[in-house]
Amino acid sequence: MKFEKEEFLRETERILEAEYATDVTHAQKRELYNALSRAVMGMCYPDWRASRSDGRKRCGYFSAEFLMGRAIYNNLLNLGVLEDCREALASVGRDLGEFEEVEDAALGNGGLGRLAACYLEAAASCKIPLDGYGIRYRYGLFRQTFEGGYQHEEGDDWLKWGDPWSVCVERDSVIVSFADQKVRAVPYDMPIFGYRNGAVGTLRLWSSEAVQPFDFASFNEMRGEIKAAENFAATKICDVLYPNDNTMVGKILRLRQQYFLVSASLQDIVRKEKEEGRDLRTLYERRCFQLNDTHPVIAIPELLRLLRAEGLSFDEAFGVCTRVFNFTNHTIMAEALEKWDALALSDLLPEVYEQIVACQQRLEREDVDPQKLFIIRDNVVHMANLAIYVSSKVNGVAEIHTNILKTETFRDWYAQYPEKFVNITNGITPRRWLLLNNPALAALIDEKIGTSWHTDLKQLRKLEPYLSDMVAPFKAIKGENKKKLAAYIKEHEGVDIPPHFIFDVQVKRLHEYKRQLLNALSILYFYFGIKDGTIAEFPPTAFIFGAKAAPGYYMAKAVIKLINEIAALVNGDEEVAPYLRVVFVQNYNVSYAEKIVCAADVSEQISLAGMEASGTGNMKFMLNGTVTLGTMDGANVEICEEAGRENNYIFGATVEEVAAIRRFYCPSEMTEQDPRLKRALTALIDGTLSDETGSLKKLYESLTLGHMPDRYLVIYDFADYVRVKEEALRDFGTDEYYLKCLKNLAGAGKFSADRSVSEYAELVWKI
Ligand code: 26Q
Repeated sequence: MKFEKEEFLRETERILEAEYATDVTHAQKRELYNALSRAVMGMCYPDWRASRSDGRKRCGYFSAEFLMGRAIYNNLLNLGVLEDCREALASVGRDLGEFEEVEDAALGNGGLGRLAACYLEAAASCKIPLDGYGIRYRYGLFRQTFEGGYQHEEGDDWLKWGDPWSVCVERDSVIVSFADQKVRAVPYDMPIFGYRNGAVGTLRLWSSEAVQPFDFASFNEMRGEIKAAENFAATKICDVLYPNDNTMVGKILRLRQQYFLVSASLQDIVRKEKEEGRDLRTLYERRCFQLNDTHPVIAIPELLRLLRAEGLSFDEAFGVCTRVFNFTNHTIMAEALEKWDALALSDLLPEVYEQIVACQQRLEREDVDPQKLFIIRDNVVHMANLAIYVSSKVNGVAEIHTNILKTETFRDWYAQYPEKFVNITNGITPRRWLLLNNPALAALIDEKIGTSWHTDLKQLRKLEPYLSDMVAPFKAIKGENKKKLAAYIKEHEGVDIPPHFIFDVQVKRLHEYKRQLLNALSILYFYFGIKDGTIAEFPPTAFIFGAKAAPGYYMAKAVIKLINEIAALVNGDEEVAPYLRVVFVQNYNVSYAEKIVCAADVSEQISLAGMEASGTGNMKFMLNGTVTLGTMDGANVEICEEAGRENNYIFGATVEEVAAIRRFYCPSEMTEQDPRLKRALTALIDGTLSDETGSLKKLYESLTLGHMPDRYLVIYDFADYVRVKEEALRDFGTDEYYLKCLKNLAGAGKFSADRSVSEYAELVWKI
């Protein structure tokens, strides 16, 4: 794209005049934002058009979630015009920073949705033809505030400032039919700019509308109520993102969303194939599809249905499906593996259900043990099994995770079809997660090894000879980032965090398996230890949390309350003020993450081993030069391989140990033997912390009572956690500590999303 400051300003001015009858000096922020974004969009159309029709095989990334974050800065960065735009605006007295108020596009919950966003950007940057297909939720993930320490949820009106980075493509709309309802699916396309390479990918998000636009003639004939009801039911489908992460809710509306997404996408693709005069029997030569977890797996029977409607036999259609579909699993949590009631599914989508039955019958003909391999059993449809049976490749998202899939979760499937299973370790885009969020550190790296690492992250290894020289400037950069974060937290949360404190950070969705509770208990232990003098010389530390809890997840919400109560106790105590600070930031999202990740000293990745499929936050911290305090879980294992275990702080039961421990585990016995832990735990129930609703008591009971107390071994891992955590905090500040940080940075190359998408392209998509 050619960028000329004058032309860009002229175009922005023109749009401001035409659309808002104003000019650059008088425009409101959102007017300027829309005009500027549209001006940039206009300059990119030629590249976008060229990238779409290059005749190569393309992959469709089907995902219920795309957690894109704020588009404007990333787009300008990738187009190579971020600084030009900043200067152009400054020359007319405006500030690019004004757009920090634009809402994130939070059409995702957490890891899975953010991964999809990183992969789109990386694919464009690697010129891999990948298109995202998703849902244009009217409301994304809820906005979170705290009231009295409890989480409150508000609707996320992400379109409030407009959506200048999308274009509506009415002519590509299709009709999606359910047994009881027909709706129109209208696509909105968002360009995905490759990093300074002219490539532009597409994210196509479908919006649901009434089949016929609101019709005043029939309204006058008193059929208006019917129309209005139809309109209401149609818009309901993509009203809101389900706010669950790693847990399944069996709501029929969710199934409607899933079918809406895949049916619209596949109809669109099949129609284009036909328009181009292609034989659908060879679809796999031109297309493939990546199923992002089970949520879009209903695409398999839908494509079977569509192909059969085009005259293919079941066997022909099945053959095509086995060559176009691939499936990524993101979780081994039993409660997240999607299953649907067969009756409910066949009521809503009878023809689609027929295809699932046909798959089950085909599986039975293959002479496999029906106790072990099944798609439908006891009137339940197992979506992961359907995905594995039909897909060409099935992948886990980190080595340890793929091994667990092979040996446990999908053991019987692996025994039957070993060639299907591959590992592709997750990655993150270094553009958003270093160049954009930490420009000073990026500049320091450029100074040492040049800029080729922007698109070839393995080059970071070349930093190794310079690490000692980098300690001083790295410290200074981190110090500045910490100051900025402290100011932001002061403004938004009202909590003072002295920038010279250690910033110990745990940010991610709230889930019991991620064990924010373990972190919280350690803080209680530090607090009491400092108070009663058993801990002398505690290094001043701020414990920073950020996390949203699914609105229906009682225990997760109880942990938020607990940490907010601990924050009130600790921050209100003058005696510990020189040593301790606790803050739970509100509404943690992609934009908040960008500010936090570059300012952290310790990255807490403390899930129970075997539970976190990969984690990607861990990679973001590593790339910004942060040591991990973590368990041998998910990608932490590979982080240690790349950066050296001795440069991180590893503790806790290993995945091999967990099963054995659980067999004879008695948490109350362990608590009795550890007075420090006992003191911390007792604070949950002895009135130290206020517990208006009794939820802290319930938390306490989840660790101590019931048929499976302390499912996630918080008590078991407590002593080792505290030991290693104290070691990390003691080491902080020395040159050796900063060398460890920098060795993590130098070893982060493997975790580029460029490497991940290239592996998909080669091993899975065959592009
Ligand atoms: C399913 C059915 C009904 C409602 C909700 C869901 C649902 C929604 C979201 C189930 C699971 C999810 C999200 C899972 C997820 O984010 N998994 C994470 O994926 C990351 C990317 O691979 C990994 O790094 C994380 O370890 C994993 O937890």
